[in-house]
Amino acid sequence: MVEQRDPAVKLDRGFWIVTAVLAVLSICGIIFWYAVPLQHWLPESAQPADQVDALFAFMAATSTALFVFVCGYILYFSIAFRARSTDAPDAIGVQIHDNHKLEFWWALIPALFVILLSVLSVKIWWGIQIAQPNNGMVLEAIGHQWFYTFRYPNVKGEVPDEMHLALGVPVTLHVTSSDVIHSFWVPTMRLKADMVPGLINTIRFTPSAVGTYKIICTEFCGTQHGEMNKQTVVIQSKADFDKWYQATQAAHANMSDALATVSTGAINLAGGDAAAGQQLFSQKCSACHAVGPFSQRIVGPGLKGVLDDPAHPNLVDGDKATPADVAKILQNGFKGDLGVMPNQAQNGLSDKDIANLVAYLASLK
Ligand code: HEC
Ligand SMILES: [Cu+2]
Repeated sequence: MVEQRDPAVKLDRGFWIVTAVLAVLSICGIIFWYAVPLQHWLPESAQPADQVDALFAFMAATSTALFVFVCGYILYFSIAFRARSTDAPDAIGVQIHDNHKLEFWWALIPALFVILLSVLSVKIWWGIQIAQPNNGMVLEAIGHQWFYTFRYPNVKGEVPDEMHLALGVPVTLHVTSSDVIHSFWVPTMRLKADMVPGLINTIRFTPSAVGTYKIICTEFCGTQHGEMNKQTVVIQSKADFDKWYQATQAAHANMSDALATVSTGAINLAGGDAAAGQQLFSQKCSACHAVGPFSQRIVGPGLKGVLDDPAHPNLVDGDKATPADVAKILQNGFKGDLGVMPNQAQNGLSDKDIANLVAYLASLK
């Protein structure tokens, strides 16, 4: 058995030149991540966002340096220690075992690094999940197929479409779902929480910039999942928010507080606006209903001519197709052979919305 040469001898000038080049490349990579203004591409709209961005920059910079060294050395060594035509056909490379010094450092340095990353991450996570802000506002966001609704203290029922927040007022947000798993993601806040039926997840943040920001569902939740990027968070000055809050309180004064209850009594259909109904339809109904013949099903049947179809004189609940009966289905929902038609609260409809929708459906001959 031949004595192996000390492998260190192989670390010649070429190795040190390559090391110097990789060090320069790594430093360029690190500078790149600290010079890129992340907020320029994706603005920050809530308080933990700056900490999340700082953590991201740190992770990106250190991984870039690591990546450059790992890939650089792989390339360099595979060239420097390649088999040469002068080598014996059965020659093998230098065999290295049990270099305790090397093993010690390559275990210790990554371990310390991972611990450092954990400490930095847990610090931010603590603020988002656990720390209790003073003088905060407590809200709820509920995922539905395929939209979000929001509940505010002392506002009856659910608020559709937009989640209004006041600049600088800390928010404790409880999120959940009424049907399947959705996700509540506001990229500009750098925050995301799963909306799971039967479970309440809580996140905490402080709105930090006035503006309108997208909410996106990132959990595949059914055929219209892609539609769940239309709603927004609206961050307003405290004064504007208070105005909106009072107006919403007044507008919801007659709604019910319970999640899935419906307004009682017949809905007044006079003055329904077909144009407003058409807009609502594209937001709230077109996921399940085509504007086509009864047989053209998406989830529910096609609704063209629902009030005037000789081939289909009765509604799915067996009642005659009259505006009042269509309104009743919109109000109470209906569960039949075709599936489940959500009720008024689940669809996030006011009585006026129902009048507008019925006017629109009546206009589809
Ligand atoms: C989650 C899917 C879904 C959504 C959203 C939905 N519907 Fe339905 N709808 C259904 C289903 C399913 C039925 C049929 C129920 C059955 O008969 O089993 C139905 C039935 C109906 C009917 C009765 C049709 C008939 O011919 O008898 C009307 C009218 C109707 N929906 C209107 C609407 C309107 C207006 C909206 C928007 C506010 C809406 N639906 C939203 C699923 C949905
Ligand atoms: Cu969803």
